[in-house]
Amino acid sequence: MHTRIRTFEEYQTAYQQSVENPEAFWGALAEQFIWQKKWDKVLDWNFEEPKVQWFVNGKLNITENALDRHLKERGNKLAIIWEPNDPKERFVRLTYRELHEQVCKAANMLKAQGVKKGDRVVIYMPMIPELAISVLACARMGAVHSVVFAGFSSSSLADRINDAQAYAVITSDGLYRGAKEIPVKRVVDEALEHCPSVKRVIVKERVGWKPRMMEGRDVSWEAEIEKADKNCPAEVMDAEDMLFILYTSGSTGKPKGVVHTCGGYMVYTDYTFRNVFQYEESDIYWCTADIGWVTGHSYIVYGPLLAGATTLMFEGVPTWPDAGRFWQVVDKHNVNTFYTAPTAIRSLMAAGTDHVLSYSLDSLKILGSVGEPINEEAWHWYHIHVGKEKCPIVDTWWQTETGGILISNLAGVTPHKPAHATLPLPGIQPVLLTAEGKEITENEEEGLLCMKFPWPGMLRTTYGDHERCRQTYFSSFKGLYFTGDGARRDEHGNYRIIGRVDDVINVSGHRFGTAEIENAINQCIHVAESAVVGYPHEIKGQGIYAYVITREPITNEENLRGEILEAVVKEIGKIARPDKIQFVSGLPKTRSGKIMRRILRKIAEGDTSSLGDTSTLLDPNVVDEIKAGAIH
Ligand code: 6R9
Repeated sequence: MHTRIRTFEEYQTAYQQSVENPEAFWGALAEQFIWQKKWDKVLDWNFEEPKVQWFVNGKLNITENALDRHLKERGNKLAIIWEPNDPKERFVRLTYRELHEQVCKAANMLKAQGVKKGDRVVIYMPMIPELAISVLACARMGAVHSVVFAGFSSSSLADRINDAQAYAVITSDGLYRGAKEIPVKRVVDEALEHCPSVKRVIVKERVGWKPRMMEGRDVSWEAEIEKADKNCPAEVMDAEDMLFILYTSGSTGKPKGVVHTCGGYMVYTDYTFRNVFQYEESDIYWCTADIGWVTGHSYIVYGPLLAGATTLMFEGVPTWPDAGRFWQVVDKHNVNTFYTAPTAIRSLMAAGTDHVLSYSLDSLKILGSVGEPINEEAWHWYHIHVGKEKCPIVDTWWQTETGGILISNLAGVTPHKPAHATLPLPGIQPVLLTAEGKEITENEEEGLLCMKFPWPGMLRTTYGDHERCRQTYFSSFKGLYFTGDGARRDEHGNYRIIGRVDDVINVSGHRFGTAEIENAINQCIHVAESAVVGYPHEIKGQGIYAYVITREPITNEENLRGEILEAVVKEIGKIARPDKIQFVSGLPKTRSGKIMRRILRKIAEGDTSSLGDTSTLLDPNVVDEIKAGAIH
């Protein structure tokens, strides 16, 4: 079994084998890892309950495979290069041996703080090496990590901590993001006023503030790590034990905790990393995501380290000190593979091509895109100015729930096509359906994207609520996993992802449920009701448009706008702030009281010519009023 596909023919063969005999295919790939006990059966599944188990009864530890396994041959190879926010600050390099030692120490530190196997540990930290170390330390000693992006508000953080019933939180005093300094520990303190399950907070110093430490609860990372032993045997985990929970937004309710398990996730992230990026032993690989999102989990930490690669972690932002920062880092560390999001590309494009042209970018071989559909203009800019027309671009489509990339070209092996994620990876069996559930076999017709067969990296459940997992992903179409995305297929089988077909908005590659933002807006005492939709935004992909009904006539519109923005920042975080707020006297509702979002979406898009049938509305006049007051 080849772990890396090198030609188009090999891709076709691998794909065929993976469909004809999935168990043989994934079983052979799993052989390369260290298993403390081999599995009895490769796969056990049904999509009705759903129940999905890979490598049944296999025992392993993912860190033994991501770290110990490499020590003999790659002990002195760089595992992590860390580039700080400020280019003037010194960068950090960790070899596999050093990373292994730090992870073992951190795992022992967690144990000393009373963390036990199976306990949930929430990690709320900046992009510093200790974030990756914390993730791996949890995996080492069998705790379940749940990383929360450090841009979320205290109230979002509290929701996640409570849902996971976390025992401990790992955080830092503060963080740097561009020119800003943000008091992270203070956000944690606020959250923890509402989180009785948390018994320990471990605080890493980053900014040098001396945060308030609560006696008996808060300890210093530096002081505790000092006492920790550097030997820590890898905890024996079942292949289906939880590895992590990662919260993500859906159409309804609060964000849900997507659960990934140890064995399948390991095999899948390793395989997809090697193949999509056509990884070579000496490559320097950089994914610009934050570890707070799934992309950071699978393609900064686990995938690259499982493959024995050198992974670059970047603390900063693309536009500070100037819009050349990414390219400066590429030249500084001789990055070969660069993986980023369309929103970053578009914002750098808007800043002008001079920045990118002042760097050589000679080291680049492969470029990647993830998080949202990449428009053709951004694709070409990336291809020409960053890749100098010599680097294949992998457009990788996947989701928090899928654990790893499902649809993508393999760099330089299968062809790229602007704005197309292209072909399914081996093991992935997509189908397109009509809303009625009929399979679409014609080319170029848009349909709902579903998966027919399980793959090792897929989610197993949503934490604490299996029924929600079934409802959300497995109940729309019998026997299928429904992605929530719409897509089209061309005559060569290439998929083009159109975007979400549900009430999820993708803002700069970050997912928000419209309901989640509406709930936040409705926290304002002057707000009676609101409806939120996405609209095309030049840089962010989608922007947030909020229609708001107030309780009493508005006296000061600007004040109220400010209050609404503040409420969203408080409930969710800055990243979910509406771009446009329109005050309206009513919303287009059906007689059964359902908001017709289709109409609101059209108006937000500025397309009012084809609003469709509005005769079923309770009050058709409201549409004219909304149209007249629309913000463009
Ligand atoms: C990995 C990640 C998932 C949603 C997904 C889709 C959109 C991601 C994409 C893409 C078009 C791509 N998406 N990659 N759309 N082309 N290459 O982003 O996970 O945060 O869960 O978002 O993002 O709509 O359903 P997540």
